[in-house]
Amino acid sequence: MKSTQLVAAARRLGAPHRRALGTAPEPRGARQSASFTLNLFRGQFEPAQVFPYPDALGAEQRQTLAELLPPVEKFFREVNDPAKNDAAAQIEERTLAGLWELGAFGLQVPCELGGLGLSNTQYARLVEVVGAHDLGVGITLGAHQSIGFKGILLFGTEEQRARYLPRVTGGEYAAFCLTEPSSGSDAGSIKTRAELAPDGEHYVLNGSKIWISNGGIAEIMTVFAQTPVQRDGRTVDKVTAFVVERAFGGVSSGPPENKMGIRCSNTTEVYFEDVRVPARCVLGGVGNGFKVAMNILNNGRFGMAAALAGTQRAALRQAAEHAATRVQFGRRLADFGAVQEKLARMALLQYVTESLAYMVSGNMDAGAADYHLEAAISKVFASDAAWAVVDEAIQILGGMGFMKATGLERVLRDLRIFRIFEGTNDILRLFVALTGIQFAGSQLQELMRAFKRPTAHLGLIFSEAGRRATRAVGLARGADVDALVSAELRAPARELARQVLQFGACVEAALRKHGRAVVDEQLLLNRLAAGAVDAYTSAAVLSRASRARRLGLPTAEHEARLAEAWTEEATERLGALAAALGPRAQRHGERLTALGRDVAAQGGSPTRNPLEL
Ligand code: MYA
Repeated sequence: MKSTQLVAAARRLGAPHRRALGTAPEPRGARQSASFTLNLFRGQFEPAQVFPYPDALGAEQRQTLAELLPPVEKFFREVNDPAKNDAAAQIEERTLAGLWELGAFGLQVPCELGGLGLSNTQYARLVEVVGAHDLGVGITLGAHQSIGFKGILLFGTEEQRARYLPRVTGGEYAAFCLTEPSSGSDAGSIKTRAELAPDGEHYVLNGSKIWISNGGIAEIMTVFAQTPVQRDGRTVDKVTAFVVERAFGGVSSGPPENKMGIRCSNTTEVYFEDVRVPARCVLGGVGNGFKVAMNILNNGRFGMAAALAGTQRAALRQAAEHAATRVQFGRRLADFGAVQEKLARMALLQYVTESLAYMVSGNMDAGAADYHLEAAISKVFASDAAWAVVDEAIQILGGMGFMKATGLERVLRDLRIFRIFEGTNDILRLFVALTGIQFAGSQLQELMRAFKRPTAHLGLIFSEAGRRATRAVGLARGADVDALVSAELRAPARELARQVLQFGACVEAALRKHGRAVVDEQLLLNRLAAGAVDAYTSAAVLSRASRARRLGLPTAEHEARLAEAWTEEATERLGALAAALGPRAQRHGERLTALGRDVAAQGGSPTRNPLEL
C-alpha cells in the first residue's frame, strides 16, 4: 500500500468549527475540524460531534420509521428464508419481488424520484433489521444503494438523477465497479480505461472488474476507469467515474462466484469491451473519480455498522435464550460466571457498535463534513465485533451452535467478508492513523513556526508550554467533561479526557521521533489506530448512556453500566499506549517484522516439526 500517498488523504479533511474543550487557542493556519477522532491526534477532546448524542429524527421522520418497521420486520420473519437462500446460493424470487414492493431498494432516493426519501438514520434502522436476519440479502440491497447508485445520488447532475434514480427504484439493479484483478486495496491503480472517441461525445471503455456484488444482475453500474486528462500542460491518467448501462452494449458478466458466505448475493466479474459511454454519463467530473469512489465508500460505511449491530443483537438473543434454558451440572448456563462474562462482553460489543452506527448517521444527517474517520472506525469496529459476538454465541450454544439448524454457522460465514470488503480493516486502521497524524502534524508545524517567531504567537506559546508542563508532571486532568455526561459517568469521562491528552502526547512523540518516516511505521500506526478506536468508542457510549439517563429511559441503569465497563477497559488500554510505543515495544516490533520477513522469504514457516521428519 502506498502509505505516503495515503497521508495525502488527510489534506482534504478539516472544516472550520469551534474550539475543542479546555484546550489552548489554535495556532493560526493549522487545519481545524469538528471530528472527534481527528482532534484526538492533537490531544484535544472535541465534543462537537459526540456530545450530546445525536437526536436525529424529527417527529415526522420518527412516525414514518415507526410505520415502516413492522412490515419490514414481518417480511424478514415470515417471507425471507435465509437458510434456503444460502443453500441455493441465490435469493428466492418471492423475496426479491417483496423487497422491491416494500421499496427496500430505494430507501434514500427522494420520493419524487420513486424512493422512500429516508435520512441516513432512518436507513440505518431498517438496515439493522436486514442485518439481524440475512446478510446475503443485505449485500444485495447494500451493493445496490449504499454504493451501486450512491454516486448518482451524491454527485449526479439533475439530468443523471432524473434519468437513473427512477430506474434503480423501479426494478433495475445497480452495482459499484471499482476492484480489478491487480487493484484491491490500492484502488488508485486500476487499469480499466476510457478514452474520448473522435466524435467527442462518447468515451470508449475497456477493462475488467472482479468481485462485483450484483455484477451479474445490474443494469446500471458506477464504473471507475483511467482517463487521460491535461494537468499542467501534460497528459496524465486520472480516474473518472461513469454511469454505465448494460444496454450500451459490450458489457458482460462472468458466472456467479462460489463464496464462503453471503452466498445468496450475486458476485461476478464484469467485462467492458469497447463500450460506448455517452459523455453525459461522466459522474462528478472528468479526473475526479478517485474522490467520487472514496466519498461513496465513506458515505456508506455506517450502514455496515448498523447492519452488524442488528446481527449482533440477534446472536446475543439466541445465546441468552440458550443460556437461560440449558441446564448443565444442575445449573442454568446463565448462572455460571464464565457464561455471564461472555454475555456481558457480547452485550458491550453490540452496544458500542450500535452507538457508533447511529452517532455517525446522526452526524451525517446534521450535515457534518468530517465524518470519514468515524465512519471508518464504525465499519472496522462493527465487523470485528460481529465476528467475535457470533463466534461466542456459537461457543455458548456448544455443539448446537455448530449445527446448521441454529443458523449461526451461516452468519459466521457471512460475516467473514465484512472485515475484508469496503476497505479492509487493516487499510482502514492505517487510514485512520495516517489521517490523524497528518492533522496533528499540521498543528505541530504551526507551533514550530510560532516558536521561531515568538512575538507573533506569544499567547499560544505560553498556553502550549503550560499544557506540556502539566502533562510532564502528571497533573493533567484533560478537558472539563463533567457537564457533558450524567453524574454517574463523570469519573470514566474524566479518565477518558485525561487519556485523550496522553494520546496527543504519544502522537507528538511519534512524530518527533520518526518525522515523515512515521508513515512507514505500520506497527506503530496500528497501535495509534487502536487507541483512536478506544477513545472514540468510549466517548460514543458515554454520550449515549448519558442521553438514556437524561431521557429517563428504563434501560438507563444498564446503559450506564455498559458505558462504564467499556470505558474502564478502553482507557486502561489507552493508559498502556505509551509503553506500547516505547523502546521495549519497538524491539518487539522489530522482532516480529523480522519473523514476518523470514516467513515470507521461506514461503511459509522455516522450521520443521520437532521430529525433524
Ligand atoms: S467496493 C471496493 C472497496 N474498495 C476499497 O474500499 C478500496 C480501499 N482503498 C482505499 O480506500 C484507498 O485506496 C486508500 C488510499 C485509503 C488506501 N476520503 O494518495 P491517496 C483522497 C476522502 O492517499 P491511495 C466493496 O468492497 C486523498 O485525500 N478522500 O490514495 C464492495 C487524496 O486527495 P488529494 C480520500 O494511497 C463491497 C486522494 O484521495 C480518502 O491510493 C460490497 C489520493 O489519496 C477518503 N477515504 O489510497 C458492500 N482516501 O490528492 C456492500 C483518499 O486531494 C455494501 N482520499 O490530496 C454493504 C452496505 C451495508 C449494508 C448492509 C445491509 C445488511
